[in-house]
Amino acid sequence: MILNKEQITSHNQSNFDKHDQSFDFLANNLTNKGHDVENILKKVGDFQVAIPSWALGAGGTRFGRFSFHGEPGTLEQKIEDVGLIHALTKSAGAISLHIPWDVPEDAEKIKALTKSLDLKFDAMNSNTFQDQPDQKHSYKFGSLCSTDDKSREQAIQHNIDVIRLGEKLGSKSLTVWLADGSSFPGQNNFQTVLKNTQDSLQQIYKTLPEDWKLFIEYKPYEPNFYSTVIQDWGTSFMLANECGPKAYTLVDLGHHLPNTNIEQIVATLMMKGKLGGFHFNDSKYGDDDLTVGSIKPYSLFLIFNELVYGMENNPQNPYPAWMIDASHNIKDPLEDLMQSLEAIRSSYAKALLVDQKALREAQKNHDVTLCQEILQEAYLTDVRPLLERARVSNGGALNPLDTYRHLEVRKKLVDERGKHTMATGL
Ligand SMILES: [Mn+2]
Repeated sequence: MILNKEQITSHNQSNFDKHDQSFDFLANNLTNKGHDVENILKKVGDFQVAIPSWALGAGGTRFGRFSFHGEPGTLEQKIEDVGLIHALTKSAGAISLHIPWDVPEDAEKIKALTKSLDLKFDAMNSNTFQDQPDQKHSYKFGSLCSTDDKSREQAIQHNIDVIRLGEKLGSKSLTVWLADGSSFPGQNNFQTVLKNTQDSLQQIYKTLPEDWKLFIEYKPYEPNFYSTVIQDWGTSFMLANECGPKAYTLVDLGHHLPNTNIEQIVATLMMKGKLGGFHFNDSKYGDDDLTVGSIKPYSLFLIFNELVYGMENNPQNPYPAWMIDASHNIKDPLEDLMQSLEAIRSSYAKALLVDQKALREAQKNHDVTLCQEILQEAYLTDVRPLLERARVSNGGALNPLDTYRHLEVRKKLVDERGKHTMATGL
């Protein structure tokens, strides 16, 4: 299913009066405070976030999976779903593939489809955290860290194969997330598995094309519950440094122990020029993969405040790769992704409103009260009219969720694909 621009713009018409009023009110206020509204609109409108190919079906938990009707049954349909989200929001201009769940049969055909929907290929994701039916050696006791040479070599080769596939599609980066670790004390020798992981990553790194990046993700626990080999940003940062200048740390919001100061991690990595990628989601307790901004929107704003500061002040850090990494087992996945995109752009827009000059001055004067006021002044601004204007200027929907429901997209997807299709993934 493909949405045409006319369907979207004609639904926009009915809501323009209300939008114009609220936008003018906000734009006047911001201009009076010294903000360059046109510049903010441009930045917000340009901000694109990749959708992972595994987020388009209903996610499951270890207790089960409730299918969502009209799920994409093929890679083509997954790309079409991202195309739908992008047509409505104009903020999801890329797809991130998971291999082997989404190996294209015909790379050229897939590339053409993606291009026709105005999408790019973001980072490729390798998978050595589960065994595939045709696989020779098991990852049960680890992959890149394995003390079994055959499993380790197989995992290295898989990552190299993913890079080669990504080259065909026009991707420019590989994300490695490892489930490697141990569930019981004594199961692994910490130094041996770390050394093996470092050697394996270096071998993969050596095969990276010149213009590619390697992103190394970390996570403190799960699926292993005693130790994870790449447990925190420090370990990832160290491994990236051991690999070389094209290797970076990737921060996934859900991959931290409760109450970790993620914004400080962002600031540290950007100062060192090593924040390569970012995975958005939200959580209450652990790696819950909930809708972005649904639980801790102020934390997300504080993280964006550091990202904006880093993007403006750290030329040593490349522009990060943005991706949503969430999994939703009860909502319509497309609606959920649109809510996440809105939360991301909203936090970004609010962070752009932080008066950096006044904040520096207040910090210099040790005016702690004023520092807090400056941040909250930006955070408490209702930026929705800005997001609407940025979207409409790029040909998207004034209100993506409302338009999606008005055009009965899910019903049409069910009519087209049936009730029982199931997206590949977990
Ligand atoms: Mn992730």
